[in-house]
Amino acid sequence: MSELKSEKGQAEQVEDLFNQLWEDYIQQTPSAAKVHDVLGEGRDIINDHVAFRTFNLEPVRLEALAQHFIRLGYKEGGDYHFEAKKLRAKHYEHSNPEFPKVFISELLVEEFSPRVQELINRMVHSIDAEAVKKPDFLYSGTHWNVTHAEYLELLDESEYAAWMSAYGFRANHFTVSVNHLPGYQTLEQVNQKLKDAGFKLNSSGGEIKGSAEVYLEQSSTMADRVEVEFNDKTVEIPSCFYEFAKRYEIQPGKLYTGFVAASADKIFESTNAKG
Ligand code: OOG
Ligand code: NI
Repeated sequence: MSELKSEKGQAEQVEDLFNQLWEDYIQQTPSAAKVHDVLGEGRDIINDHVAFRTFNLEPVRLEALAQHFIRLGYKEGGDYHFEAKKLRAKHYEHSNPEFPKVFISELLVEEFSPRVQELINRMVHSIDAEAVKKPDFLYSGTHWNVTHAEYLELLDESEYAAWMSAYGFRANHFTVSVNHLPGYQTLEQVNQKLKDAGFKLNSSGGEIKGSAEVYLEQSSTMADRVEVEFNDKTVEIPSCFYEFAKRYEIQPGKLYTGFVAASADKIFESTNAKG
């Protein structure tokens, strides 16, 4: 009895958290709501995963963010390394396959120039370590002030670092599960529908990343452009994007639940200024 009750409590907490993340995400990504209308035609959409970005510094390293999902019953899945972009990532999944998987990456700060390290250390130092332990930290945005010139200094070495300086902690993207999307059999069909509706897709490494052979195909829109208020001025820069994923069976009746590093490497580029 009591176990049943606590399970229900947990499911509700998971749903509440993703609802809050979604509300914050569509504020930054006006096109996401339009994508929902075009693909979902008013029906609910099941998300394959939601992605977060962070730095490998206390108190915000990947595992600290993951703790919020572990507490809700999520388990660690694969880990991934992106040498050129100087990132590592892990994914987490829940026993309920309708709950989105979670992909969390972190920037390997020590691999950058002293100046970039100084800027990032300054940003991270202004975070209250206690705030990180509260679930709303996951959609708390920035905890620092940067100038547009500092954003450009970061951009010069890492698009990811620059994105973090402007947007901070929030869902970087949601991902439509094409397997659960009524009316579509293939990712090509989804991409065509989006292009016909005027969306710009990320074509780095081809519009479709991955294949049935690696059990996962992915595509994404290029990030929206929104106005961000820096310390000194307001400038339009890329914000968040929407991703689409189709998974294949790794054994009869069981879809692959991991990620594919070579594909993820290209998906990261959806927040680049040039597509
Ligand atoms: C994450 C990029 C990787 C995936 O599904 O492989 C990714 C990011 O841009 O933060 O989302
Ligand atoms: Ni993704």
